[in-house]
Amino acid sequence: MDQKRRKNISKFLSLILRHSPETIGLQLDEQGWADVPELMGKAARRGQRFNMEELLEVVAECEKQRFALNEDHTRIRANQGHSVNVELALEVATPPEYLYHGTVGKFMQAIREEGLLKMSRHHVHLSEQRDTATAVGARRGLPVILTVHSGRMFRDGIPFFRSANNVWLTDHVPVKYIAF
Ligand code: HQG
Repeated sequence: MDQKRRKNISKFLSLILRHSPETIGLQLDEQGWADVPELMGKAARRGQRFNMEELLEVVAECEKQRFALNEDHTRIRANQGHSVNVELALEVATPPEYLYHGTVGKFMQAIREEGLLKMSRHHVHLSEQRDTATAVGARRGLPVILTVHSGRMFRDGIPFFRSANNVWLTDHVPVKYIAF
């Protein structure tokens, strides 16, 4: 499968498994899992056809490990990034002393006033690597990288979660923990 097709299927899966399963008449369970045969059938009926081999390749080759399959490959879910209400049962984890967030200039005034908000997702997303944050910010324009004092936040009692694909998640980053 070429990279373009892989990306196309990956984008489709992100849309369905994170944001709008109802567009193909699919329902996720409470933990965000979808039935694989049902997903493939309903996707095909809307013109988005892929076989099991292709699905496995998309999941395995995804550089950000966006999706998880269960052991017998009958169920799939997105590891993070949801806007639909799912309970991922994320574990509280101790973050490193600093984490990074990539954004763009036009949001900076609001961020200086109210800190980092989760906007339409379930959490604020933070990266361990500056490079990753740069790539996240660059999706929207010239990236601005913010350093978050995650160690200090954690010691102050603010919980952090780590997704299966190593994205750090928290509810809100108040201004006092951001180094601009
Ligand atoms: C900004 C992708 C105004 C925030 C990426 C960001 C990531 C504020 C945008 C993952 C704000 C939200 C998440 C405030 C934050 N006022 N704007 N107070 N606080 N913002 O897409 O972090 O490819 O929901 O800076 O790689 O950009 O989908 O979050 O620019 O890992 O797997 O509001 O999505 O991963 O945007 O990206 P998003 P994000 P996937």
